[in-house]
Amino acid sequence: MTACLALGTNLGDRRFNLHEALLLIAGNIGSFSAISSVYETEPWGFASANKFLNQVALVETELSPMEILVQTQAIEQALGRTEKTHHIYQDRLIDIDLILCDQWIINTEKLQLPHPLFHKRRFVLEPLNEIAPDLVHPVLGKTVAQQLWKNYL
Ligand code: PH2
Ligand code: MG
Ligand code: MG
Repeated sequence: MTACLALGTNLGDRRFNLHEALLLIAGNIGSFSAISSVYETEPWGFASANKFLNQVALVETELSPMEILVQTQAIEQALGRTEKTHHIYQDRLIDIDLILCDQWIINTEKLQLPHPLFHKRRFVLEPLNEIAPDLVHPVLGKTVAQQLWKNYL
């Protein structure tokens, strides 16, 4: 299965945080088939003086979607992420979001696939468009390139 992971950081040594997260993903989830460039982005959905670095990767994995989620959360913890306050976006050392697992559609409290907001987020669409412009959204039936174009209008 191919999983799409989106990384974000706006605290501390942001390049280091991305690099460590990628190493831990390779060690605990699977091997990369593609990794985007690093994008510096303005905070989206909340006010902060700290800009983000965002990056997206495709990982070939034997794990199930829930097992991937357990691993990404463990990696966030290992890199020093503190408890999240629900419903409020906050500055963070590292955030790893599971965006897609092939064409899986999951709607549980713990895990929603595809990620419910990624098709609206330039900070995910732009890096993803660099490595997988033809990837299709399992619910909307639109490619990444089409969604990105919509977000420019
Ligand atoms: N993540 C959020 C909320 N806002 N903004 C940017 N630029 N990058 C992010 O990764 C990001 C965000 C929630 O996880
Ligand atoms: Mg996030
Ligand atoms: Mg997250």
